[in-house]
Amino acid sequence: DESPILVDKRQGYRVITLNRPQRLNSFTESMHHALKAALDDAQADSTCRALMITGAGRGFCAGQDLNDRLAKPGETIVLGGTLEEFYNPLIRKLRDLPFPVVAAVNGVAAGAGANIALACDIVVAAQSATFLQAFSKIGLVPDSGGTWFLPRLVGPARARGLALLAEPLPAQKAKDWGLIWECYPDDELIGQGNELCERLAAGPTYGLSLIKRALDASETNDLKTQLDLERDLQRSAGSSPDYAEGVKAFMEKRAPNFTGK
Ligand code: T3D
Repeated sequence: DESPILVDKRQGYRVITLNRPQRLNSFTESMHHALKAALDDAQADSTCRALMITGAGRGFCAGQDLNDRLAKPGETIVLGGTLEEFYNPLIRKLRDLPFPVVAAVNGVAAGAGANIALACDIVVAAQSATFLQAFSKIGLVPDSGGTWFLPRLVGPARARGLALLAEPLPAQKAKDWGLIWECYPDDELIGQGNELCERLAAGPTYGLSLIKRALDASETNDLKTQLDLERDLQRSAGSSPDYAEGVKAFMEKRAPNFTGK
């Protein structure tokens, strides 16, 4: 299939595959447009309660396609514009989607590709995958949230090493450092990703979306503000049908049947 983005609609969730394997799924404008459309479409579908993002072929994503980054004589390429138009809205969108997003990192995740994975709610990786802040190799600054995610996930010393040295971080070490959730043998990755999505899609989606909001806000809130926010979000969660079902199921010693509302 030639489409740069493939969408597989499953029961309760969707799998989005970045599909430019010959270029390690690096981003072109048309791939950005296709991904945005796929994410908008998933959000508009009330039966979609989780999402998996993975890559076709041997890579997850090598960030920006550098083929169109060699300026011709007399031409100026303004990179900030690409961030403003595509990458930044993409990162915000992944954080703001009202259901969990799983990145199933099947191979190398480099440049913006690494940080798009880190923007997802749960990152799982194949043992052979690597995470590479490739930017400094070509004179750029980690973008797509890299300078925000890295110190928060692995601490300032490791964040600086990763960003300044641009060495590939193998998946197992990424897990040991707390950069990602789990690392699986290569042939188990997609099965595990599907299992996670099935589990999340059967969860109390509205409550899960509030958890995403609370954790994002905690990155900048002080404790007092965060306690107030938890109170407010708990009020919302507490008036949801899924909360009522959760308590009822607990009392009846059975598995809850959440509707996502
Ligand atoms: O608007 C803006 O530009 C600002 C936004 C910036 C966001 C960014 O993401 S900047 C960072 C861009 N990405 C990179 O710098 C990574 C470049 N790629 C690599 O360093 C290596 O390819 C990898 C470490 C990811 C993988 O290495 P390896 O040895 O496994 O594979 P390879 O042979 O290098 O790549 C396979 C093919 O994919 C190859 O093509 P070929 O020779 O078989 O025809 C290679 O050129 C192509 N490819 C890989 N990454 C990119 C790419 N082609 C275009 N753009 C890429 N980013």
